[in-house]
Amino acid sequence: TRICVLGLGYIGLPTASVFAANGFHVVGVDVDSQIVDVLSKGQIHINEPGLKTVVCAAIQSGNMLVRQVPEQADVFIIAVPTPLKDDNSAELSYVIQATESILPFLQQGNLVILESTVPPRTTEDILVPILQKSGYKIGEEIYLVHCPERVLPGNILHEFVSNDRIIGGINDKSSDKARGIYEKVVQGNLLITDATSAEMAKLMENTYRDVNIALANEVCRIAYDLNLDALEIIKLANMHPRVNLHQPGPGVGGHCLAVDPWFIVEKSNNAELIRLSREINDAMPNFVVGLVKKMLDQVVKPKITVLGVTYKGNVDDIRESPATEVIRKLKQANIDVGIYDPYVKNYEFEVSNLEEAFVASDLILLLADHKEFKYLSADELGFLMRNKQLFDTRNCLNHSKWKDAGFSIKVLGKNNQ
Ligand code: SAJ
Repeated sequence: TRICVLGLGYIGLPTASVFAANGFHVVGVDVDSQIVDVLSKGQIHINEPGLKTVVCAAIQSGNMLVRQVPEQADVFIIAVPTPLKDDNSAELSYVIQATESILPFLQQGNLVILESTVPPRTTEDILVPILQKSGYKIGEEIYLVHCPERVLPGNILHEFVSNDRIIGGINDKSSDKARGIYEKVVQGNLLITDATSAEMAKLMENTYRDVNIALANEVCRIAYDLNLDALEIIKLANMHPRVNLHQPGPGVGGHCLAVDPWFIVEKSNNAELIRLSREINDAMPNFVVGLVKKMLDQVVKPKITVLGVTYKGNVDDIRESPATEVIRKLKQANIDVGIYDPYVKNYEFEVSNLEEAFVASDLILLLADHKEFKYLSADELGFLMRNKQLFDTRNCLNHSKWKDAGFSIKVLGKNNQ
Protein backbone atom coordinates (compact mmCIF):
# COMPACT_ATOMS: atom_id res chain seq x y z
CA THR A 1 0.00 0.00 0.00
CA ARG A 2 1.28 3.45 -0.93
CA ILE A 3 0.54 6.38 1.39
CA CYS A 4 1.00 10.05 0.59
CA VAL A 5 1.17 12.25 3.71
CA LEU A 6 0.58 15.96 3.18
CA GLY A 7 2.28 18.21 5.76
CA LEU A 8 5.45 17.09 7.57
CA GLY A 9 5.05 18.92 10.87
CA TYR A 10 4.46 17.74 14.43
CA ILE A 11 1.76 15.30 13.30
CA GLY A 12 2.52 14.51 9.64
CA LEU A 13 6.18 13.62 10.15
CA PRO A 14 5.63 11.05 12.94
CA THR A 15 2.65 9.66 11.01
CA ALA A 16 4.60 9.28 7.77
CA SER A 17 7.64 7.73 9.43
CA VAL A 18 5.72 5.28 11.61
CA PHE A 19 3.75 4.01 8.59
CA ALA A 20 7.06 3.68 6.69
CA ALA A 21 8.63 1.83 9.62
CA ASN A 22 5.72 -0.62 9.41
CA GLY A 23 6.43 -1.49 5.79
CA PHE A 24 4.17 0.96 3.95
CA HIS A 25 5.61 2.90 1.00
CA VAL A 26 5.26 6.49 2.06
CA VAL A 27 5.71 9.74 0.20
CA GLY A 28 5.93 12.64 2.63
CA VAL A 29 4.99 15.97 1.08
CA ASP A 30 5.66 19.46 2.37
CA VAL A 31 5.31 22.70 0.44
CA ASP A 32 8.30 24.12 2.37
CA SER A 33 11.45 23.32 0.37
CA GLN A 34 13.66 23.82 3.45
CA ILE A 35 11.82 21.08 5.36
CA VAL A 36 12.16 18.76 2.36
CA ASP A 37 15.91 19.52 2.17
CA VAL A 38 16.50 18.93 5.87
CA LEU A 39 14.60 15.62 5.88
CA SER A 40 16.27 14.37 2.70
CA LYS A 41 19.62 14.79 4.47
CA GLY A 42 18.42 12.58 7.34
CA GLN A 43 17.99 15.55 9.71
CA ILE A 44 14.73 16.68 11.34
CA HIS A 45 13.31 20.14 11.95
CA ILE A 46 11.35 19.21 15.10
CA ASN A 47 12.57 18.27 18.56
CA GLU A 48 10.53 15.23 19.64
CA PRO A 49 11.93 12.27 21.61
CA GLY A 50 12.78 9.30 19.36
CA LEU A 51 11.53 10.95 16.17
CA LYS A 52 14.95 11.40 14.55
CA THR A 53 15.70 7.70 14.79
CA VAL A 54 12.38 6.67 13.25
CA VAL A 55 12.64 9.25 10.44
CA CYS A 56 16.26 8.25 9.64
CA ALA A 57 15.32 4.57 9.61
CA ALA A 58 12.32 5.27 7.36
CA ILE A 59 14.38 7.28 4.87
CA GLN A 60 17.39 4.92 4.87
CA SER A 61 15.18 1.87 4.34
CA GLY A 62 13.86 3.50 1.18
CA ASN A 63 10.29 3.17 2.46
CA MET A 64 9.90 6.92 2.86
CA LEU A 65 10.54 9.55 0.21
CA VAL A 66 10.20 13.27 0.81
CA ARG A 67 8.83 15.54 -1.90
CA GLN A 68 7.42 19.02 -2.44
CA VAL A 69 4.45 17.86 -4.53
CA PRO A 70 2.07 14.89 -4.09
CA GLU A 71 2.22 11.69 -6.11
CA GLN A 72 -0.23 8.90 -6.92
CA ALA A 73 -1.01 6.73 -3.90
CA ASP A 74 -3.68 4.45 -2.41
CA VAL A 75 -4.16 6.61 0.68
CA PHE A 76 -3.78 10.36 1.15
CA ILE A 77 -3.36 11.64 4.72
CA ILE A 78 -3.81 15.39 5.23
CA ALA A 79 -1.97 16.66 8.32
CA VAL A 80 -1.50 20.37 7.68
CA PRO A 81 -1.93 23.18 10.25
CA THR A 82 -5.27 24.82 10.99
CA PRO A 83 -4.28 28.02 12.81
CA LEU A 84 -6.58 30.60 14.33
CA LYS A 85 -7.36 33.75 12.35
CA ASP A 86 -7.44 37.16 14.03
CA ASP A 87 -11.23 36.91 14.37
CA ASN A 88 -10.83 33.56 16.24
CA SER A 89 -12.17 31.48 13.36
CA ALA A 90 -10.30 28.58 11.76
CA GLU A 91 -7.85 29.26 8.95
CA LEU A 92 -8.72 26.41 6.60
CA SER A 93 -6.71 27.55 3.60
CA TYR A 94 -3.93 24.97 4.16
CA VAL A 95 -6.46 22.14 4.36
CA ILE A 96 -8.18 23.43 1.23
CA GLN A 97 -4.89 23.80 -0.68
CA ALA A 98 -3.69 20.34 0.38
CA THR A 99 -6.99 18.75 -0.69
CA GLU A 100 -6.93 20.55 -4.02
CA SER A 101 -3.30 19.50 -4.57
CA ILE A 102 -4.22 15.80 -4.61
CA LEU A 103 -7.03 16.16 -7.18
CA PRO A 104 -4.79 15.44 -10.23
CA PHE A 105 -3.48 12.24 -8.58
CA LEU A 106 -6.74 10.71 -7.35
CA GLN A 107 -7.68 7.28 -8.70
CA GLN A 108 -10.75 5.14 -8.18
CA GLY A 109 -10.63 3.34 -4.81
CA ASN A 110 -8.39 5.93 -3.09
CA LEU A 111 -8.91 6.76 0.58
CA VAL A 112 -8.54 10.37 1.79
CA ILE A 113 -7.92 10.86 5.51
CA LEU A 114 -8.15 14.28 7.16
CA GLU A 115 -6.11 14.30 10.39
CA SER A 116 -5.92 18.08 10.88
CA THR A 117 -8.18 19.44 13.63
CA VAL A 118 -11.10 21.30 12.05
CA PRO A 119 -14.45 22.92 13.00
CA PRO A 120 -17.45 20.57 12.95
CA ARG A 121 -18.84 19.86 9.43
CA THR A 122 -15.57 20.71 7.61
CA THR A 123 -15.17 17.20 6.17
CA GLU A 124 -18.76 17.12 4.88
CA ASP A 125 -19.13 20.75 3.82
CA ILE A 126 -15.65 21.60 2.52
CA LEU A 127 -13.71 18.43 1.68
CA VAL A 128 -16.53 16.55 -0.07
CA PRO A 129 -17.23 19.38 -2.59
CA ILE A 130 -13.50 19.81 -3.36
CA LEU A 131 -13.01 16.07 -3.93
CA GLN A 132 -16.14 15.95 -6.12
CA LYS A 133 -14.23 18.07 -8.64
CA SER A 134 -12.22 14.91 -9.43
CA GLY A 135 -15.33 13.52 -11.13
CA TYR A 136 -15.41 10.49 -8.79
CA LYS A 137 -18.36 9.71 -6.53
CA ILE A 138 -17.25 10.52 -2.99
CA GLY A 139 -18.07 7.67 -0.63
CA GLU A 140 -18.46 5.22 -3.55
CA GLU A 141 -15.33 5.64 -5.65
CA ILE A 142 -13.23 7.79 -3.34
CA TYR A 143 -13.46 7.12 0.40
CA LEU A 144 -13.21 9.91 2.95
CA VAL A 145 -12.74 9.97 6.74
CA HIS A 146 -11.83 12.39 9.47
CA CYS A 147 -9.40 10.66 11.80
CA PRO A 148 -8.25 13.24 14.35
CA GLU A 149 -4.78 12.95 15.83
CA ARG A 150 -4.62 12.73 19.65
CA VAL A 151 -0.91 12.49 20.40
CA LEU A 152 0.73 14.48 23.20
CA PRO A 153 3.78 16.51 22.09
CA GLY A 154 6.77 15.12 23.99
CA ASN A 155 5.31 11.59 23.85
CA ILE A 156 4.12 11.45 20.24
CA LEU A 157 5.59 8.15 19.07
CA HIS A 158 4.32 6.16 22.02
CA GLU A 159 0.85 7.72 21.91
CA PHE A 160 0.57 7.37 18.13
CA VAL A 161 0.76 3.62 18.50
CA SER A 162 -0.96 3.00 21.84
CA ASN A 163 -3.84 5.55 21.98
CA ASP A 164 -7.36 4.66 20.90
CA ARG A 165 -8.21 6.33 17.61
CA ILE A 166 -11.47 7.82 16.35
CA ILE A 167 -12.35 7.08 12.72
CA GLY A 168 -15.19 9.20 11.36
CA GLY A 169 -16.17 8.16 7.87
CA ILE A 170 -18.57 10.02 5.60
CA ASN A 171 -20.10 6.54 5.20
CA ASP A 172 -19.47 3.00 6.52
CA LYS A 173 -17.38 1.97 3.51
CA SER A 174 -15.01 4.87 4.14
CA SER A 175 -14.65 3.98 7.84
CA ASP A 176 -13.98 0.31 6.94
CA LYS A 177 -11.24 1.29 4.52
CA ALA A 178 -9.57 3.55 7.09
CA ARG A 179 -9.80 0.88 9.79
CA GLY A 180 -7.87 -1.44 7.47
CA ILE A 181 -5.00 1.06 7.35
CA TYR A 182 -4.82 2.16 10.99
CA GLU A 183 -5.12 -1.38 12.40
CA LYS A 184 -1.72 -2.12 10.86
CA VAL A 185 0.03 0.43 13.12
CA VAL A 186 -2.30 1.34 16.01
CA GLN A 187 -2.49 -0.96 19.02
CA GLY A 188 -5.32 1.00 20.73
CA ASN A 189 -8.99 0.56 19.85
CA LEU A 190 -10.33 1.97 16.60
CA LEU A 191 -13.59 3.79 17.36
CA ILE A 192 -15.88 4.11 14.37
CA THR A 193 -18.28 7.05 14.02
CA ASP A 194 -19.37 9.64 11.43
CA ALA A 195 -17.10 12.47 10.26
CA THR A 196 -18.83 15.34 12.06
CA SER A 197 -19.00 13.48 15.39
CA ALA A 198 -15.28 12.72 15.05
CA GLU A 199 -14.56 16.42 14.48
CA MET A 200 -16.61 17.45 17.51
CA ALA A 201 -15.22 14.69 19.77
CA LYS A 202 -11.66 15.79 19.00
CA LEU A 203 -12.50 19.39 19.82
CA MET A 204 -14.22 18.35 23.06
CA GLU A 205 -11.11 16.49 24.28
CA ASN A 206 -9.01 19.63 24.18
CA THR A 207 -11.92 21.80 25.33
CA TYR A 208 -12.41 19.59 28.39
CA ARG A 209 -8.78 20.19 29.32
CA ASP A 210 -8.92 23.91 28.58
CA VAL A 211 -12.08 24.43 30.67
CA ASN A 212 -10.61 22.38 33.51
CA ILE A 213 -7.38 24.44 33.47
CA ALA A 214 -9.50 27.62 33.46
CA LEU A 215 -11.16 26.34 36.62
CA ALA A 216 -7.75 25.75 38.20
CA ASN A 217 -6.62 29.23 37.13
CA GLU A 218 -9.78 30.69 38.65
CA VAL A 219 -9.09 28.86 41.94
CA CYS A 220 -5.60 30.36 41.75
CA ARG A 221 -6.93 33.90 41.44
CA ILE A 222 -9.55 33.38 44.15
CA ALA A 223 -6.78 32.10 46.43
CA TYR A 224 -5.00 35.46 46.06
CA ASP A 225 -8.21 37.20 47.22
CA LEU A 226 -8.61 34.88 50.21
CA ASN A 227 -4.97 34.45 51.17
CA LEU A 228 -4.98 30.73 50.49
CA ASP A 229 -2.72 28.16 48.85
CA ALA A 230 -4.52 27.15 45.63
CA LEU A 231 -2.15 24.25 44.99
CA GLU A 232 -2.90 22.75 48.39
CA ILE A 233 -6.64 23.19 47.83
CA ILE A 234 -6.47 21.52 44.40
CA LYS A 235 -4.42 18.68 45.86
CA LEU A 236 -6.95 18.12 48.64
CA ALA A 237 -9.98 18.33 46.34
CA ASN A 238 -8.34 15.84 43.97
CA MET A 239 -8.26 13.26 46.77
CA HIS A 240 -12.00 12.87 46.10
CA PRO A 241 -12.48 9.84 43.85
CA ARG A 242 -14.43 11.78 41.21
CA VAL A 243 -12.52 15.09 41.17
CA ASN A 244 -9.59 15.84 38.84
CA LEU A 245 -8.80 19.54 38.86
CA HIS A 246 -5.87 20.47 36.60
CA GLN A 247 -3.00 22.79 37.52
CA PRO A 248 -2.90 26.58 37.30
CA GLY A 249 -0.14 28.15 35.23
CA PRO A 250 0.97 31.32 33.43
CA GLY A 251 -1.55 30.59 30.64
CA VAL A 252 -2.52 27.89 28.20
CA GLY A 253 -0.51 27.68 25.01
CA GLY A 254 0.30 25.39 22.13
CA HIS A 255 -1.44 24.78 18.90
CA CYS A 256 -4.26 22.71 20.43
CA LEU A 257 -5.87 23.83 23.69
CA ALA A 258 -5.46 27.53 22.95
CA VAL A 259 -7.00 27.12 19.49
CA ASP A 260 -9.46 24.23 19.25
CA PRO A 261 -12.19 25.50 21.63
CA TRP A 262 -12.62 28.53 19.35
CA PHE A 263 -13.60 26.15 16.51
CA ILE A 264 -16.67 25.25 18.56
CA VAL A 265 -17.41 28.86 19.51
CA GLU A 266 -17.28 29.67 15.78
CA LYS A 267 -20.06 27.21 15.06
CA SER A 268 -22.50 27.68 17.96
CA ASN A 269 -23.80 30.60 20.02
CA ASN A 270 -24.29 28.25 22.95
CA ALA A 271 -20.59 27.75 23.62
CA GLU A 272 -20.58 30.17 26.56
CA LEU A 273 -18.50 28.29 29.16
CA ILE A 274 -16.05 27.33 26.42
CA ARG A 275 -15.54 30.96 25.36
CA LEU A 276 -15.23 32.19 28.95
CA SER A 277 -12.64 29.53 29.74
CA ARG A 278 -10.54 30.68 26.82
CA GLU A 279 -10.77 34.23 28.09
CA ILE A 280 -9.82 33.21 31.66
CA ASN A 281 -6.78 31.30 30.44
CA ASP A 282 -5.78 34.10 28.07
CA ALA A 283 -5.86 36.54 31.01
CA MET A 284 -3.23 34.60 32.99
CA PRO A 285 -0.12 36.22 31.42
CA ASN A 286 -1.41 39.61 32.54
CA PHE A 287 -2.14 38.26 36.03
CA VAL A 288 1.42 36.89 36.29
CA VAL A 289 2.89 40.22 35.10
CA GLY A 290 0.89 42.00 37.82
CA LEU A 291 2.41 39.73 40.47
CA VAL A 292 5.91 40.24 39.04
CA LYS A 293 5.54 44.02 39.15
CA LYS A 294 4.59 43.79 42.83
CA MET A 295 7.71 41.74 43.55
CA LEU A 296 9.86 44.40 41.89
CA ASP A 297 8.20 47.56 43.16
CA GLN A 298 11.21 48.51 45.31
CA VAL A 299 13.75 47.91 42.52
CA VAL A 300 15.11 50.70 40.31
CA LYS A 301 15.53 49.69 36.63
CA PRO A 302 14.74 46.03 37.23
CA LYS A 303 15.97 43.09 35.18
CA ILE A 304 14.15 39.75 35.02
CA THR A 305 15.47 36.36 33.93
CA VAL A 306 12.79 34.36 32.13
CA LEU A 307 13.41 30.61 32.26
CA GLY A 308 11.59 28.73 29.49
CA VAL A 309 9.51 30.32 26.73
CA THR A 310 7.91 27.29 25.10
CA TYR A 311 4.21 26.61 25.69
CA LYS A 312 5.06 23.80 28.12
CA GLY A 313 8.12 21.94 29.40
CA ASN A 314 10.38 19.62 27.39
CA VAL A 315 9.15 20.68 23.94
CA ASP A 316 10.57 23.25 21.49
CA ASP A 317 7.20 24.63 20.37
CA ILE A 318 6.58 28.34 20.98
CA ARG A 319 3.22 28.56 19.21
CA GLU A 320 0.66 30.48 21.31
CA SER A 321 3.08 30.34 24.25
CA PRO A 322 1.89 32.48 27.18
CA ALA A 323 5.56 33.40 27.75
CA THR A 324 5.48 35.61 24.64
CA GLU A 325 2.64 37.66 26.07
CA VAL A 326 4.33 37.85 29.48
CA ILE A 327 7.62 39.08 27.96
CA ARG A 328 5.86 41.60 25.72
CA LYS A 329 4.05 43.07 28.74
CA LEU A 330 7.22 43.17 30.86
CA LYS A 331 9.06 45.02 28.10
CA GLN A 332 6.15 47.45 27.74
CA ALA A 333 6.61 48.19 31.45
CA ASN A 334 10.28 49.02 30.71
CA ILE A 335 11.57 45.95 32.53
CA ASP A 336 14.79 44.52 31.10
CA VAL A 337 14.33 40.82 30.25
CA GLY A 338 17.03 38.16 29.84
CA ILE A 339 15.73 34.92 28.33
CA TYR A 340 17.16 31.43 28.74
CA ASP A 341 15.62 28.41 27.01
CA PRO A 342 17.79 25.47 25.92
CA TYR A 343 15.05 24.25 23.52
CA VAL A 344 14.58 27.47 21.52
CA LYS A 345 16.77 29.13 18.89
CA ASN A 346 14.50 31.29 16.75
CA TYR A 347 12.20 33.46 18.80
CA GLU A 348 10.79 36.94 18.39
CA PHE A 349 12.91 37.99 21.40
CA GLU A 350 16.65 37.36 21.85
CA VAL A 351 17.44 34.13 23.69
CA SER A 352 20.72 34.49 25.65
CA ASN A 353 23.22 32.10 27.13
CA LEU A 354 22.83 31.22 30.80
CA GLU A 355 25.25 33.79 32.16
CA GLU A 356 23.94 36.70 30.08
CA ALA A 357 20.39 35.90 31.11
CA PHE A 358 21.25 35.90 34.82
CA VAL A 359 23.83 38.63 35.23
CA ALA A 360 22.55 41.59 37.35
CA SER A 361 19.05 40.10 37.40
CA ASP A 362 16.56 40.88 40.16
CA LEU A 363 14.15 37.97 39.69
CA ILE A 364 13.99 34.55 38.04
CA LEU A 365 10.58 34.02 36.42
CA LEU A 366 10.10 30.36 35.47
CA LEU A 367 7.44 29.99 32.76
CA ALA A 368 8.11 26.55 31.18
CA ASP A 369 9.07 23.50 33.24
CA HIS A 370 11.94 22.05 31.19
CA LYS A 371 13.49 19.11 33.07
CA GLU A 372 16.99 20.64 32.68
CA PHE A 373 16.06 23.51 35.02
CA LYS A 374 16.04 21.11 37.99
CA TYR A 375 19.82 20.82 37.67
CA LEU A 376 20.69 24.53 37.57
CA SER A 377 23.12 25.65 40.27
CA ALA A 378 21.25 27.99 42.63
CA ASP A 379 24.54 29.10 44.24
CA GLU A 380 26.35 30.00 41.02
CA LEU A 381 23.39 31.68 39.36
CA GLY A 382 22.49 33.53 42.57
CA PHE A 383 26.06 34.85 42.63
CA LEU A 384 25.50 36.52 39.23
CA MET A 385 22.25 38.21 40.29
CA ARG A 386 21.58 41.56 41.92
CA ASN A 387 18.54 40.39 43.92
CA LYS A 388 17.87 36.75 44.71
CA GLN A 389 14.17 36.23 44.00
CA LEU A 390 12.51 33.25 42.30
CA PHE A 391 8.94 33.14 40.97
CA ASP A 392 8.07 29.58 39.90
CA THR A 393 4.79 29.66 37.94
CA ARG A 394 4.88 25.88 37.34
CA ASN A 395 5.75 24.72 40.86
CA CYS A 396 8.51 22.56 39.39
CA LEU A 397 11.82 23.51 41.02
CA ASN A 398 13.34 22.17 44.24
CA HIS A 399 12.53 25.23 46.32
CA SER A 400 14.55 24.28 49.41
CA LYS A 401 17.71 24.19 47.26
CA TRP A 402 17.06 27.77 46.08
CA LYS A 403 16.09 28.89 49.58
CA ASP A 404 19.38 27.51 50.92
CA ALA A 405 21.18 29.61 48.29
CA GLY A 406 19.55 32.72 49.76
CA PHE A 407 16.61 33.13 47.40
CA SER A 408 13.16 34.34 48.42
CA ILE A 409 10.63 32.06 46.71
CA LYS A 410 7.16 32.64 45.30
CA VAL A 411 5.08 29.91 43.65
CA LEU A 412 2.06 30.79 41.50
CA GLY A 413 -1.09 29.93 43.46
CA LYS A 414 0.55 29.85 46.90
CA ASN A 415 -0.38 33.24 48.19
CA ASN A 416 0.09 32.42 51.87
CA GLN A 417 3.86 31.81 51.67
N1 SAJ B 1 -1.50 23.24 31.16
C1 SAJ B 1 -1.81 23.90 32.36
N2 SAJ B 1 -2.27 23.14 33.40
C2 SAJ B 1 -2.41 21.79 33.32
C3 SAJ B 1 -2.09 21.13 32.11
C4 SAJ B 1 -1.63 21.89 31.05
O1 SAJ B 1 -1.70 25.12 32.47
O2 SAJ B 1 -2.81 21.18 34.32
C5 SAJ B 1 -1.05 24.03 29.99
C6 SAJ B 1 0.33 23.65 29.47
O3 SAJ B 1 1.32 24.29 30.19
C7 SAJ B 1 0.25 24.10 28.03
C8 SAJ B 1 -1.21 23.85 27.66
O4 SAJ B 1 -1.90 23.72 28.91
O5 SAJ B 1 0.51 25.49 27.91
C9 SAJ B 1 -1.44 22.60 26.83
O6 SAJ B 1 -0.61 21.52 27.26
P1 SAJ B 1 -1.08 19.99 27.35
O7 SAJ B 1 0.08 19.20 27.80
O8 SAJ B 1 -2.33 19.93 28.13
O9 SAJ B 1 -1.52 19.61 25.90
P2 SAJ B 1 -0.90 19.73 24.42
O10 SAJ B 1 -1.43 20.99 23.80
O11 SAJ B 1 0.56 19.53 24.40
O12 SAJ B 1 -1.59 18.45 23.73
C10 SAJ B 1 -3.01 18.35 23.72
C11 SAJ B 1 -3.39 16.93 24.20
N3 SAJ B 1 -4.82 16.91 24.47
C12 SAJ B 1 -5.34 16.38 25.63
O13 SAJ B 1 -4.65 15.94 26.51
C13 SAJ B 1 -6.82 16.33 25.74
C14 SAJ B 1 -3.00 15.91 23.14
O14 SAJ B 1 -3.47 14.63 23.50
C15 SAJ B 1 -3.60 16.32 21.78
O15 SAJ B 1 -3.27 15.40 20.75
C16 SAJ B 1 -3.04 17.66 21.42
O16 SAJ B 1 -3.48 18.60 22.40
C17 SAJ B 1 -3.54 18.04 20.03
O17 SAJ B 1 -2.73 17.99 19.09
O18 SAJ B 1 -4.72 18.36 19.87
